[in-house]
Amino acid sequence: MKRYRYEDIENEVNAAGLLYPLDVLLVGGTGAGKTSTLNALLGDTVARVGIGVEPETQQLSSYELNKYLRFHDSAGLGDGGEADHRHRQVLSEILQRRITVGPSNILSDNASCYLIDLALVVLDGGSRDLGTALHLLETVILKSIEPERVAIAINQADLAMKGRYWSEAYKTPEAELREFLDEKAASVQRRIFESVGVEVATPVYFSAFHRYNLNTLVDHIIDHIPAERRAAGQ
Ligand SMILES: Nc1nc2c(ncn2[C@@H]2O[C@H](COP(=O)(O)OP(=O)(O)OP(=O)(O)O)[C@@H](O)[C@H]2O)c(=O)[nH]1
Ligand SMILES: [Mg+2]
Repeated sequence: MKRYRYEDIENEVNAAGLLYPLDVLLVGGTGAGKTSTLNALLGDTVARVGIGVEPETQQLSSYELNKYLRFHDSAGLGDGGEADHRHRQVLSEILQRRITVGPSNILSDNASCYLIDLALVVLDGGSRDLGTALHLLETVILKSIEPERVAIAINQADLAMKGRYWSEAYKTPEAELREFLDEKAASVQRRIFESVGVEVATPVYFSAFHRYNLNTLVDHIIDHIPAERRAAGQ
């Protein structure tokens, strides 16, 4: 996926005068498939980039897809208890982490902005339970980042109907499953609005494992490229 719509991404980023690479944080329940999604997007070209120097901060795993897009893999939430509490704190900290734009940068104004440009929430399409993700959105993500910067994606599309109507031969959903997934996407959007009061773009669905609809996933990310940096003030 390294070169997919590369020029479009380049043009959008340059036209908006954004800092690049754009930084996308993957969040979601444990086992939703964040790491698998990254592996599917990056293929064999994983470039691991260590960032974050504060010793008290849990290190993020960061990977560049290309010059313009960088992904950050976070630990999943969902097991409850103390570890979850810690994960929430880490996610908040990441979403509020700042970078300072130095003089050598194209912007050269010493402005401070946030590291993460947008959050990609990965949901487990095989599960009916949205509770963890909704709670995470409400209590952590939307507390730190504007709703326009939150993209929702449903992974494991192949398992949405417990594996039924998934074509193993073609690695695509059959009509019944596609219809089910369209309805699921609409209902996720509705439920987010009902419980958090925020209108997000209709979620896309894909399968990291089967490399299904990865283009659509990247299209979704491109649709969320912000018009401005997340300025953090001085
Ligand atoms: N069938 C199917 N399995 C998938 C898909 N995506 C991920 N999986 C499987 O789901 C399991 C969990 O995937 P991970 O990528 O480790 O999930 P994660 O969100 O990174 O989980 P944490 O790191 O614990 O937060 C693995 O066994 C994957 O192989 C998919 O699209 N379809
Ligand atoms: Mg993972």
